[in-house]
Amino acid sequence: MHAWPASEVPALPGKGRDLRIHDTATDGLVTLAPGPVARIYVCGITPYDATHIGHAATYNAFDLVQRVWLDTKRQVHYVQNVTDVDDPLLERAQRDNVDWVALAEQETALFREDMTALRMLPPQDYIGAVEAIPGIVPLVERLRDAGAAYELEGDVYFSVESDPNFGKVSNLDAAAMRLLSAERGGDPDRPGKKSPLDPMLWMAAREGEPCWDGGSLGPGRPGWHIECVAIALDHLGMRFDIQGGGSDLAFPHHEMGASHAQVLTGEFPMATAYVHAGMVALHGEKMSKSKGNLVFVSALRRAGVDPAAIRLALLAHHYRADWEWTDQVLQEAVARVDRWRAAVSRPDGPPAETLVEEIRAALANDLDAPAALAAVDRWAALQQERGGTDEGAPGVVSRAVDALLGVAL
Ligand code: 5CA
Ligand code: ZN
Repeated sequence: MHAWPASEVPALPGKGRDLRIHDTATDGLVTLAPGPVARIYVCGITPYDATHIGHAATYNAFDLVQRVWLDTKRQVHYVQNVTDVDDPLLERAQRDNVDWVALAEQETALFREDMTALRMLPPQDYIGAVEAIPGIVPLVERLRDAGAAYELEGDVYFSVESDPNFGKVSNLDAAAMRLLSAERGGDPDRPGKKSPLDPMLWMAAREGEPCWDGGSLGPGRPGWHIECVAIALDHLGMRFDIQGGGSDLAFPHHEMGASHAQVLTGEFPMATAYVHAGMVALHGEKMSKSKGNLVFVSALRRAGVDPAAIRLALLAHHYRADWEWTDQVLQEAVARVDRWRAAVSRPDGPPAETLVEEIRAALANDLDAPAALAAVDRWAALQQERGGTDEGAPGVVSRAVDALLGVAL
């Protein structure tokens, strides 16, 4: 699939710091030391509805990761998937009596527009589940041939018992895993499974549903976790730097992915750091397509809200925090854009070198965007109160805000 156009990232004087970030698997901060090309896989959308603020907040976190790495003068290899065939997509298409392919294409197109408007840097490889199927089938066959997968009424399941490291990404107890499995696409109560947690790798063709050639697996469609493993291993290989997503992906999705990869390659973990963003809520509950309590990025844009303000509203919250979207959050962001724009619109101002270093230090410290915003706020307040004589300082600030925070002033 094609991704979306990249906004330009201005080069800044000097060099950024290495990223220290929270890893869910070890529940601690790790300082990453990527090679000249940093490698990141971020789980993409299931395109059955428009991009909401929760999605945007999660992609904002990983956009910051890229910007920090680019500022260390590394290249970034960024891979993202689109779950363009899965139960929720097929169910929504059926409910609304629309073609599932058309629905997925339409929502993916809208996602691209939203990401472009928000200045999120695009992945180099943007891969749909459907186009990944030829690579998924042989992996499932290998898991089966290794004794790590078994058949149940034509469907193929992964056996979590085959992985000695199972559980080490999310570190949850058995009861919590069972509960989350039921909530997040698993089927712990299906009779005949070796373990209730075992996830599906390949679903045999169902009446009235799309299916693909599965070689020795028979016609069907892929399970969710193996989709991301196949795409990640194909494009990034093992031991890439970050696998990212919202905190609702830690279990089962990233846990199962690490398990599949462990059995396939004998290595653990698949990613050096498992990074998870907090959940954005609306009216006290997690924003979710299934609940329908959503604020869409596209709806805000249509209502004339400046995408820079939407982005600043996201940046005002630490990526690991759970937070609530309110009108006030947006109003504060709109006011902040106005203040910052006024401050950089003059030809000179207070010195900006320290500010650039403050933004760099804040982001390198587990992506502390709120601290970065506070630093820019201080500079803007100084500019408004006293001004300054440093020629070109406002230009440096606006380039730093663009390069490191993705906000065009
Ligand atoms: N296609 C799969 C990943 S392979 C998927 O989870 N798609 S999704 O459309 O449901 O979510 C896309 C991303 O947005 C995921 O990283 C998910 O964790 C994140 N996300 C979903 N809802 C929220 C929310 N309310 N707040 C923050 N992030 C969210
Ligand atoms: Zn995924």
